[in-house]
Amino acid sequence: MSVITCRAPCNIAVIKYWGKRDEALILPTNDSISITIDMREMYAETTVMISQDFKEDRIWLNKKEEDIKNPRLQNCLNEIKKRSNLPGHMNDWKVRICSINSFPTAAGLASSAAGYACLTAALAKLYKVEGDISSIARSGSGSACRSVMGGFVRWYMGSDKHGADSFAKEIAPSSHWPELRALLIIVNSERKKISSTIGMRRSMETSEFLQHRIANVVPERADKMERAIIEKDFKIFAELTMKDSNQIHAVCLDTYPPCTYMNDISYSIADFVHSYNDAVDDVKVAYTYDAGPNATLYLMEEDLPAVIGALDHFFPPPEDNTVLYKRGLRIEETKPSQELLEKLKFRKHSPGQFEYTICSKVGDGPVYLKTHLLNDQGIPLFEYNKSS
Ligand code: 2P0
Repeated sequence: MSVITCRAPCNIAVIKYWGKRDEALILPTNDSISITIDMREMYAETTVMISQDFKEDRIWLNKKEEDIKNPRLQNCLNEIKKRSNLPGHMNDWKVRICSINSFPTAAGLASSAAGYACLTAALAKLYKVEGDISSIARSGSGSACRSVMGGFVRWYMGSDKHGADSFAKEIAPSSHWPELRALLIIVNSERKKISSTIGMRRSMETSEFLQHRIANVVPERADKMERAIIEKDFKIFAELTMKDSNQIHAVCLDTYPPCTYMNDISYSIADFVHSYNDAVDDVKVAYTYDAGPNATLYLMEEDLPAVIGALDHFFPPPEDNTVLYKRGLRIEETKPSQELLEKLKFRKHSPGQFEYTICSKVGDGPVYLKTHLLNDQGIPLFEYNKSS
């Protein structure tokens, strides 16, 4: 019997992945760049176990037994076994997989990224795979290839039609820009209506604007973003982040039928960010949105108290304290001055527009744990629902 447990982070892209040049191999139409989010609040955790005694492969995901035949899961398993360095007979042992997420699944919060990165990192250690594993994670979910490492990460689209040169690489470690903070605003933690996979397929089929983005915008923008990160130039970083988020959501609207992920509150948060930057006559905060309504704000540590103070003023927290509202790093917010409030020219919302917020920072890649989610018989240590 052999067992490994791994914990892996999610990542939030600042140059977005939207579009595949090969659906089956999950090869993207453009490079993307992301920031790995510290694992204190948000992570996936996965135990993988093989044993000669197991009669069948099984998987449990978030306390529910799921179908092991899921094609993307099989992609990962097959890629791992191709590169396995275990003695031959052990590759035929049946596998048990148990995975949990510490945050909402499929709500546009990079849960598939953390999940497949974690599965890949766990399997890679179990099967003694050597070398880069980002392309294996990519075969599970595109954005997962950016979560097998920490810090600032670039996923190269590559040009090989089999995907040999489509992998992720660290631009800089988390220690490079330790003052950078991510404030995640959970507007709605429910599952999104249109998955990213379907949304980007539809955009590839129908959006002319996406073709323009791929050919004329991202190549130059990705290089500029990499430079801004290396030079820690927040102003350029922030402007490119916001423009790139706006562009993929414009592509989503140009898609037919359109995919809408942002809602009124998402747009209102973006308006707030621009009002704030205007009021302080600088670029202090950036927003970005994935395939869902939740916002991620990037900003420097020193600006957090003032920005959270202003956010709390215009988007007051819920009046009942049934959920923990402010999660992650503890920040003492500062009340906005009358002068700032007047300059902001922004409408105050009724309380409780956000479900909760998570304050986090740039984090490191996957880590291995000594405690496992499965017992010696390869069965979860917690109660679970049977597969439907
Ligand atoms: C990103 N997203 O760069 C972009 C921005 C969503 C919006 O990567 O089909 O779940 O599994 O490769 O990885 C979400 O896409 O899609 C995503 P698949 P994935 O973070």
